[in-house]
Amino acid sequence: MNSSLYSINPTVGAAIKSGQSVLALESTILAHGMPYPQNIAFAKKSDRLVRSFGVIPATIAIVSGKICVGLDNEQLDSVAQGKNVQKVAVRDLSHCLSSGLTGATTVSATMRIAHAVGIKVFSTGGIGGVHQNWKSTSDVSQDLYELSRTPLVVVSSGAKAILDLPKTVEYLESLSVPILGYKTDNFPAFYSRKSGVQIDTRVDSPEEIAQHFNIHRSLGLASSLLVANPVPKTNEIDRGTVSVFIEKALVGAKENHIYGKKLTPFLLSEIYRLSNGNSLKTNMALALSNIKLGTQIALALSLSKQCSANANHG
Ligand code: PSU
Ligand code: MN
Repeated sequence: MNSSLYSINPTVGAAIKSGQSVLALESTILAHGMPYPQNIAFAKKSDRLVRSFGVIPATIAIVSGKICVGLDNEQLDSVAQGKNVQKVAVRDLSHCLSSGLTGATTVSATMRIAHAVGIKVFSTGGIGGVHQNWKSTSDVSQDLYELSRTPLVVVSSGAKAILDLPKTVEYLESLSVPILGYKTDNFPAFYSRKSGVQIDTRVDSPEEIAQHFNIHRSLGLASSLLVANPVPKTNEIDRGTVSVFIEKALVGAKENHIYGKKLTPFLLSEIYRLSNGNSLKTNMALALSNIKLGTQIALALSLSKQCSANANHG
């Protein structure tokens, strides 16, 4: 790791060093997935939730050409309300750093950075995946490739409903990424609890997930475990209602020639508008639920490490 590229928050750095549990969080969801100032309120709420379990939150972003792991208020402001904040996936990292720009990291870039600094668990809202018009555009998110080559536990509510979910699940299998349904055997569809796509592995506790990860790593496997945690029942928007918004948003994207990295933020903001803001409430609720589960997994992992260390010395 080239430490001159990084600015690691002292509390986060000390926690990683001492083996205390740390949870990575992404910043694209803040800068490009939620409006200001709700995004700041959400970030603060997430922070408090993680700390209330005795775990240290580490939001990852790039501020003026430095990789920041754990943001102070000023850094959070520059990402959440700054002008010209880049959307930074893995392939955009070197450009953002060498140009001294400020950028919000997507799932793929956040994963790469979290792993580089020694964090094991990362919670997000929904991963990117295979887009609905993939046949004509070849639009497949870098998130899927990163999940195949960087070993973390990634907690999400499945992939965003705007995607082709059956193809996304199929692609994850091709890339050897295990999907663990948390108390479900159906891949969640972000705003809704079920997509109708079956998944093979169901887990029912954070401890079970920690055990899975330990075995996965002892086998030397380099992929992540994707934990699929459905949105809480009370915040669910049913598939039928969401599909109408998605159809309209997709037509809007086509008419306005929106593609590439602008597509996901455009679709999310259209769904926000069409649902009269309801989608944002659901987005926040599912992200907080993933943060809570990620926190519990991070604790379970630290505990399992302590147990095996004690067993080895005993
Ligand atoms: N899920 C959300 N809001 C978001 C995203 C996901 O609820 O803003 C972001 C994530 O950062 C994800 C990115 O990595 O969208 C995927 O973008 P793309 O489809 O361009 O790969
Ligand atoms: Mn894309």
